[in-house]
Amino acid sequence: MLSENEVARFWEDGYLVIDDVLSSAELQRMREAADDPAVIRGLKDRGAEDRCVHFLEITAKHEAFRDLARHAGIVERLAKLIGPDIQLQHSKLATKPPKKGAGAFGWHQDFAYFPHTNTDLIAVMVMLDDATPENGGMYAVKGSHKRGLLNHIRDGYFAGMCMESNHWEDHPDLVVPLMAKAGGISLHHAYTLHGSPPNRSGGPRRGVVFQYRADDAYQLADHVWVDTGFQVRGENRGQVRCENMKLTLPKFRGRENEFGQPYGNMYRQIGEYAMRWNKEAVAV
Ligand SMILES: O=C(O)CCC(=O)C(=O)O
Repeated sequence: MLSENEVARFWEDGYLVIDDVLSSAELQRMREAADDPAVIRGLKDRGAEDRCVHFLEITAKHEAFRDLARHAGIVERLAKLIGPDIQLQHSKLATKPPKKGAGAFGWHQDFAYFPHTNTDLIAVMVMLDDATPENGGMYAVKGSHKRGLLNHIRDGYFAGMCMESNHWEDHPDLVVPLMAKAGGISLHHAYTLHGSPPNRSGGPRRGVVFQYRADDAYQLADHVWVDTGFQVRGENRGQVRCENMKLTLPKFRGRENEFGQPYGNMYRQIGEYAMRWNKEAVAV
């Protein structure tokens, strides 16, 4: 499903954009799921009418999104990049409301939020609306995944964005759009610097984001969500692969776990629902 050329481009550039991954019937099903009253209520409760909302654990909110996480057009492509055994790390519906000017994201590397023992993590955004520069589509810094983990710490705490602006300000020629059409996907490596401008279009921008990890990447910080560890392809082999790297764990201000540690609850690795779903042997 990914040509050798696409595989090489991904490892060279740190991203890919692929249109027409979903059929029109599948796209319609995802749009209906996004319009499901329970999903709309969840978004509303989180203030999505006025601001950008990342509605996490979205695979647990509607079965269509759980099916999408295991869509062959996604996981078969990923298998060419991070191997046959793949888990979900988190899922979300990423909305930017029609209200003009809502929802900018600063430049960041996903790995800074949830470091693992190796870097075989890839985010996939499945567009429910065409991503455009006007509606807050994502941009990436080409090749930035080769720069290792950059500093995301301010005043001793995790800042949620990269503190080294020279990586994009000095290289505007490397800033590239990751704009897929509705039904298409973008993929980016967990070290790829990316961000997005506010939505100025007057229309919605909805995308489903899945963060995937190789089965042998063991989480070192941040949350275990209910769908973390959902085996979307292959098997859980109980093996951990460690890359030689020194990491600063993200210290979340005011978000200590039950042991008073500010690094999340990752010691469990597998979320409550994923545990159940994996037992149902739903993996491909
Ligand atoms: O929703 C967006 O435009 C940005 C999403 C993003 O950067 C992320 O999920 O890491």
